[in-house]
Amino acid sequence: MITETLASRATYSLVQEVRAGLLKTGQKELPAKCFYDDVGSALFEAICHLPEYGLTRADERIMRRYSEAMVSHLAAPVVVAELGCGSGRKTRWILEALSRRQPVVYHPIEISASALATCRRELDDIDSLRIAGFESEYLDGLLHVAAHRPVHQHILVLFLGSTIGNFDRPAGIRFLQQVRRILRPGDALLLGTDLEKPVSQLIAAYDDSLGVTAAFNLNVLARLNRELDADFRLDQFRHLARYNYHERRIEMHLLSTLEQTVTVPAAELMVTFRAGETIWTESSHKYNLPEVRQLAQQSGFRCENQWLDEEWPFAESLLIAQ
Ligand code: AVJ
Repeated sequence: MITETLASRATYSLVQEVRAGLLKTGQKELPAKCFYDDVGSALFEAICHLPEYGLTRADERIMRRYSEAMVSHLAAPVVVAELGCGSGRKTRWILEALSRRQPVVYHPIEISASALATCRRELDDIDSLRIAGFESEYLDGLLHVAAHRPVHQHILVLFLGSTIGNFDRPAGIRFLQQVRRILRPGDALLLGTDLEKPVSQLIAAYDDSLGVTAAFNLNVLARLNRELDADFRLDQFRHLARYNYHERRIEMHLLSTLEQTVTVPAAELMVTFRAGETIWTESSHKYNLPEVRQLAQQSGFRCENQWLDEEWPFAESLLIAQ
């Protein structure tokens, strides 16, 4: 009920990300976090409603159906920290289940101010819930939560929606290890992972017929035009989604349809593209259940339970810090 935003803590520097990514000598890149300005966050919300993109709805079904079971595994009292809250819709169910036991403090940690505001509006009506958001990167926010927790309190970290899929597999392990180092034994991590499924289904999910995902992808260039005064011609780049069988991930790229030079004044950059050259903007790794259990083990957790959606293969795994 009581909501507040704690001081915005060092979010990433767009200029630095753009310089590092576009000056790469081999494959040019822009990291996925650059998608989420206000327009990008709104487009991602729209993606979650597309018939082809079943991921978010599957996650929400699991959260709604099993939140009581999830809570029954957790020692009270807990403070909840969510890494990337998005709209907050799928988080409602576990917060309600927890707050039926006792008052709960919920810390959404988000780099997108607009997502943080949407999430607060979405969850504002839950009784005996205090929302205190962080506009920051995940580990910065989590460090702050951990440093201020009362001694007797456990932390429940929510990392839903298969956001971990943006990391390649070794970086995913390293990230979970960093999360683990901030936690204490007995603290919990609820980890959402999109599971392997037919490639045709995945391609449709990341290259939808309405072109919303294409707009989401191209928006990163529009954002650089808006914020860094760049001169990307959006009609000279094309959205590309392909499945990498070896890495078991969807890769999204922006393909330059002709040879061109682009300037990004605020980043003091001039970049040349060959015809057919791409900027790699996102990876979405797909997992299987034993692999998630192994991932848990490699990062200092044990896997307490896994819940699945039947309609769209997706898993929520409850990991307990060892
Ligand atoms: C928010 C990272 C889970 O990878 O499926 C959706 C983002 N990109 N459509 C995903 C996304 C294109 C999404 N994650």
